[in-house]
Amino acid sequence: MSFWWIYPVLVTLCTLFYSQALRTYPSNEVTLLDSMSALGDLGWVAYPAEGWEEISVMDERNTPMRTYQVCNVLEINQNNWLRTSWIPRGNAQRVYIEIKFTLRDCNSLPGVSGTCKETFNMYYYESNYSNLRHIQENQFIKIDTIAADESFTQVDVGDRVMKLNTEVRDISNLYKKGFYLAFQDVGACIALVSVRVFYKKCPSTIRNLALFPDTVTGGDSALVEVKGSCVNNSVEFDAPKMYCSADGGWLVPIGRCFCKLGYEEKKNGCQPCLPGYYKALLTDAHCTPCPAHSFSLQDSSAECTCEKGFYRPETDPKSAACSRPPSAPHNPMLTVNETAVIMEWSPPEDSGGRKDVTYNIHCRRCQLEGQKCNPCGSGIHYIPRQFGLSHPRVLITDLLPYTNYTFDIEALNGVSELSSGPKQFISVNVTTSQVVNVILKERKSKDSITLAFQGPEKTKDAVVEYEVIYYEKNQKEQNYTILKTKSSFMTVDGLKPGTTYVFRVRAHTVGGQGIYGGEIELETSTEDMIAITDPNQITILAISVAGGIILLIFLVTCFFVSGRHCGYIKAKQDPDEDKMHFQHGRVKLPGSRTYIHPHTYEDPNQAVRDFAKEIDVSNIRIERVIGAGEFGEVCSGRLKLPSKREICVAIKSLKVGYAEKQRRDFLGEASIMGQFDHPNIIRLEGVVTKCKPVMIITEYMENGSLDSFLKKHDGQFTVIQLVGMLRGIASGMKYLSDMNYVHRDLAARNILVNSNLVCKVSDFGLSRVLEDDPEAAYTTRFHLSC
Ligand code: ACK
Repeated sequence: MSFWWIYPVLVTLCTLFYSQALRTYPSNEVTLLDSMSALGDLGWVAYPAEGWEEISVMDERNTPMRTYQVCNVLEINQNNWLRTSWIPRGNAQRVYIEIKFTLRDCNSLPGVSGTCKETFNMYYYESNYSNLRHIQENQFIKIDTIAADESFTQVDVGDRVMKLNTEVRDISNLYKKGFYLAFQDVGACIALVSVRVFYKKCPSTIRNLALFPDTVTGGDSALVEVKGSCVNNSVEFDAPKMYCSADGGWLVPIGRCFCKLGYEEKKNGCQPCLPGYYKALLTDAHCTPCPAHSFSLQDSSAECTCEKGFYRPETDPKSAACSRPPSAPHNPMLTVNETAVIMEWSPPEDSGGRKDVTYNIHCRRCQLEGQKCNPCGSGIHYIPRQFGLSHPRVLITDLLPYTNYTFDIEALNGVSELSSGPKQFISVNVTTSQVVNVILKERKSKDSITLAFQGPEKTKDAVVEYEVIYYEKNQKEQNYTILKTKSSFMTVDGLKPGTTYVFRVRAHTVGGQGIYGGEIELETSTEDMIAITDPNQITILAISVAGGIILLIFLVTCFFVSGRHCGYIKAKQDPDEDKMHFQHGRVKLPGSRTYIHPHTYEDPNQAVRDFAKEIDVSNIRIERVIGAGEFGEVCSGRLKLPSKREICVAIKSLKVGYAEKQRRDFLGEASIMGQFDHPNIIRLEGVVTKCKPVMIITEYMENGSLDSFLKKHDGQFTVIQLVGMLRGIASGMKYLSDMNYVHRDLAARNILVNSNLVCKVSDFGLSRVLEDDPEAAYTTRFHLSC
């Protein structure tokens, strides 16, 4: 006996519900069979005949739907098979079977205990062919036993609740062309509303500009590796790939494509850059506006073209603005020192929009102004180099004396080579000179001395006139006489017999005026006689004097070292023992540089002009008063000369209401200081004489004078530091001695110390009153902290 009467009602209600609610499937599922959408007979085979029964019902759109049902719950030993038609599997290796069914609860049926079942079995059979006619049970492989579970859907049918179950099973690793499904009923009351067979795929997608096609998931749960292909107008950067997972999702994107040059990424594709924009790098995501001084007129530009007169060298990135050659350097400043010249200049006002401005120096040698010039050739040295200077400064040495040179200072930058425009340079003319002070011979008599002199070989022809200055030794230097001659010898007469005279000579040349050479002391004879002094004798004298200086330096150094020693070991030593005597000796080194006493100038202001640079007061900023000098206040401040770095300076000023002699003496110190150039001699930066107060500007020494510095830091220095300081002072003193300058007041208060503990000799004042204390001229006390 069957409960056949319940099926139509049950199936109709369920299918109505089902057809309205669940006819759309996820996009990553590809349906191989859907019993709901079959228009005609499903053509499924049921065996035996009284088992599964096909029933057609209409859905809400009056479309017929095929369902199968069986309900032989009162009979024992039920074995009813229902087999689907052949299902081709396509590319799928794993398929899913979704079945929707109702299953009556045996408890709800009267008198069925012992025969009623609440499960059925599902099977499959793989085959390459669709010609299976009968059901051969033993060919089929069991997929699962299906029972109604908790996840069914409830449908109200009058006062009862019908439950629509959905179960999904899968078959993996299919390898034949198709397969059959079969449902085995063993005595349950089932209505099979829908059977859907599908496989899953990873749907086509674009990731990182690579296109990944529809990909069927793998047979087991392994991931399927898929290579992507770059979308139009893009290129592979790093091989793009992804993995298609068993449930149809894409995983682990690797690699990527980039839009090719001139294209940018937009909406998963590559669009051309618009005119005025460019894209020069693959890895840039977007087009960017053309850099300064460049343009693009076309779509999809990979770079922008420079405007006329502007260039972009290969070494510049395409994103760099186009630039042009710099303008010429300007404001050249020359410091000519005989056959060497320091050239400084201001960088070009227009750098061309670049930071890589460099300078080349081109040299020409010219006979006389307006005459033909020739290249300078080798032999000249440029420090740091002649070409590719990165700073606006060069030292040129080994020039020929008394020669006119023209130097072209050319400014270049990274695009100068690309430009066909004229070179950008300024020309400076330099005329070299040289000290001419070689006295070859002299002839002496009771009241005259004849000097013969000759400039160094190279300059011989250029000498126009020799100038001799002489005065009686031990007399005030103010009583000097100047004589000039165009000849290469000169007789100085009217001299006192048996008297020593000091001579110095300089040459006026076509290139200008040289500087005075070293002092020569010559003595007139007591009676008429002729003496020839051979140059060899002078050399011997020079060597002996040099030896004397070295001995002197050695003594000074020993003195300083022993002084420090006393400070640490013999702390209570008698200060008198520290006395050191300096003999005021004149040293004559023909050819060496010698200091010129300002009093040898008729006009002391000329000495200031010759040896000290006039500084515009607007370049000085006075900051604070640091002490009181002999002529007025000493201040610290800053000096900023055009095209130079700002530096700290000490500023000595001449108090108002000074007498002319005080002004002369005050500036005399600058005339002296300006002749020195040594790391242990205080450096003169310049003077202000054109406005009041008159000032002397020197380098700033952060630690002030040595005596107060040592007192303040008593016991804080290492032996090495102290000896280093003392060596510096000795070196400065040796230099002064080599310059024939006698300091006369070497004392710790006259030594200044900078922040690096470098000691420098200072105080070259002229106003020392030697007459009052004759010893002061030759003796100095050097008190360390003993
Ligand atoms: O011992 P101080 O600090 O060092 O005090 C005196 C003061 O000015 C009067 O001479 C100081 N002084 C002089 N010249 C300089 C200089 N170039 N740098 C720093 N301080 C200086 C000196």
